[in-house]
Amino acid sequence: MRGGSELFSAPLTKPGGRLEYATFLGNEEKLPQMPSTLDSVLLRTDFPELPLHASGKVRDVYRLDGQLLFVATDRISAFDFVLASGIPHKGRVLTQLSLFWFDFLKDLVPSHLITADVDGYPALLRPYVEQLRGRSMMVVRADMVPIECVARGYLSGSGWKEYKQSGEVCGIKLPAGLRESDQLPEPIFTPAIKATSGHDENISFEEMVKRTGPQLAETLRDLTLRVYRKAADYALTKGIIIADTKFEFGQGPAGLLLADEVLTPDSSRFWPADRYHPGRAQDSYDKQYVRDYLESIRWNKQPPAPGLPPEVAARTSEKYLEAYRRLTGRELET
Ligand code: Q0T
Repeated sequence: MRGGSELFSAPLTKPGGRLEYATFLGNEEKLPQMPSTLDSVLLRTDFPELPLHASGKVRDVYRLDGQLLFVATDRISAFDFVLASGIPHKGRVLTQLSLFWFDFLKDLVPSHLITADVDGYPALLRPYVEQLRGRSMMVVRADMVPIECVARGYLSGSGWKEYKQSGEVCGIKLPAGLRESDQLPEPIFTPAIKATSGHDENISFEEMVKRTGPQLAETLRDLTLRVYRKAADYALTKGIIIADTKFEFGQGPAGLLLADEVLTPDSSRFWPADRYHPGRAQDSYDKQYVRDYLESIRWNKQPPAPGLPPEVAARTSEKYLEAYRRLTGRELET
């Protein structure tokens, strides 16, 4: 449903998939970012020795023997485009948050994680360890289930859109009279598939059954809801509503694995609980300053995507760090 997991097709800032540092469109009068900030922001990876397995708006995945190297860059997307500037620490927050959740959830489902300890990576990666530190993981190469497993506890995004039109989401009948952002009576499983448009397309559970068979569909529905409940209940005690989230699963050598990145602001809707006001769209925990800025410059949402003023990037960075801090109780290690 949201960012990050597109195979090859994803619109990197269009021309040739090559991302560059700040073009500062709409911001020409401002000073460029300080070198200290520029140095720490990773917009693209390039490991010539490794075949690229997949590249999304934010993540680059490389093949390494039978395993995969997952790298989260500091790229950020908004309104379906990757912006020209990155967010300091973002890739490390996404990776460290996923690692936190993989551990938190390990009694419910094993993950594809092998290690995130760069000092134990294959020697081939030695030249890149400092680039990889904190923002990468080696994962099991799994046979991916071609379904986005989405859990929704609140009515937002495409769920709200479908409900307004039909009173249902993915074929699930909901009570009448719900408002945008309302909590649902109980979390629902709303599977989706990657459409050629690049946007995910919601499907019914019956459609999922046709694609995966009934056993796997039921297993993934139950697992998705159990994992969502456990994580969302916990996050709420830390002041964060996880309105919805997307999981990807794969078949590993010993059975189902929770794959991809999990329960990050890029794969979920995080809302600050203390500002929750059902009846309208909620502010985004992480991207609100970015959206507000892009609206303020009245970008036409056509390529090329603009960069962000340093203060917008810095405030956004602070939101990612805050989410990490709140959820894990730790400071991001630098
Ligand atoms: C995958 C085999 O995350 C994706 O793309 C990001 C750019 C989607 N994707 C996942 C895989 C995984 C995982 N995760 C895995 N463990 N094994 N493939 C491929 N693309």
